[in-house]
Amino acid sequence: MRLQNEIFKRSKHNPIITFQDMPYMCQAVFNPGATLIDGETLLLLRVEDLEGTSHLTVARSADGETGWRIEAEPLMSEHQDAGPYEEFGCEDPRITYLSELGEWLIAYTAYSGFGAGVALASTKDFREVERFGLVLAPNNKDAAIFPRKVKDRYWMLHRPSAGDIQHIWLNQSTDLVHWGRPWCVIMERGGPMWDGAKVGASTPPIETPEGWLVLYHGVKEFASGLTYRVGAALLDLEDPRRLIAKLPYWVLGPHAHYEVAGAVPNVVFPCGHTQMGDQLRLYYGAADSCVGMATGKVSDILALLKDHRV
Ligand code: BMA
Repeated sequence: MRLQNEIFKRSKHNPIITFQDMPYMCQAVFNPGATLIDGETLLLLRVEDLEGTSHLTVARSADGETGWRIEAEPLMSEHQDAGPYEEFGCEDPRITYLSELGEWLIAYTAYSGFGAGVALASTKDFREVERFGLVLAPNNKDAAIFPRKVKDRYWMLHRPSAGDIQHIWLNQSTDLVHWGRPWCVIMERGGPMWDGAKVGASTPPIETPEGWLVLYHGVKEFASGLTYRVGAALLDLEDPRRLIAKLPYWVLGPHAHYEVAGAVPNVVFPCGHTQMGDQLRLYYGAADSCVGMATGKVSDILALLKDHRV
């Protein structure tokens, strides 16, 4: 299915993973991070257990759509290496391959009675992880690391909450542990806008000749509740603090039955993508219940963004 106003086309296999596909009991599987490894697609699934907390479990598929092989044990669940800050679990992983390190970085939400904070971990193989612990204190989430250094520094998108104000910010780091120099790049727009109530990064930024393509979620508050959709913006390649372009409308929103009904209705929430040339695959949580995939072309999004320079 592809809607007229949307650039992404849903997989005919959607939802590609549901809780019934899991090798153990759980209540929901959603919001996966994604990467390519050994010629396969790897998803890091957020799995909500029967008590209500989340952990992260690896799934692999040769074609990225079908035949998922899902690990019987989580890769990451609450761990003391992160102090008491994961007591309520690990959520919404964004995976970035850093070729200069030969490692993947996993930015995820560490959730506890302290609130939701940004935690990082690294892995060489998705069999073992090294935890960095919290790198940004609560309340902060939706963190995603850029795939290479810019100006000799690592960069990370994140979304602090200042009361009701929830914009997307950038931080910089020289060692991946200490992050500073906050700079706001994409703002919630307020009022009745599709991204009026809050915004937050979706998948890690994608390098294009025109700039860093940032896909992000925008939230609108209806009388019936919140609706989560996906928008697109471009940041300057050499100075990601500079917003170059932003679409005023969304490129993917909840319409399919598994997106409008579920634990949290009207949610599409991508945390991961894979890219093969111009072809982009978005892996997203649908209604906080299952996993969907949608494909789009980077060049099509860039063409739209050309008309919306800021
Ligand atoms: C956000 C996050 C996501 C979730 C979304 C919709 O705030 O908590 O994990 O998918 O809300 O419920």
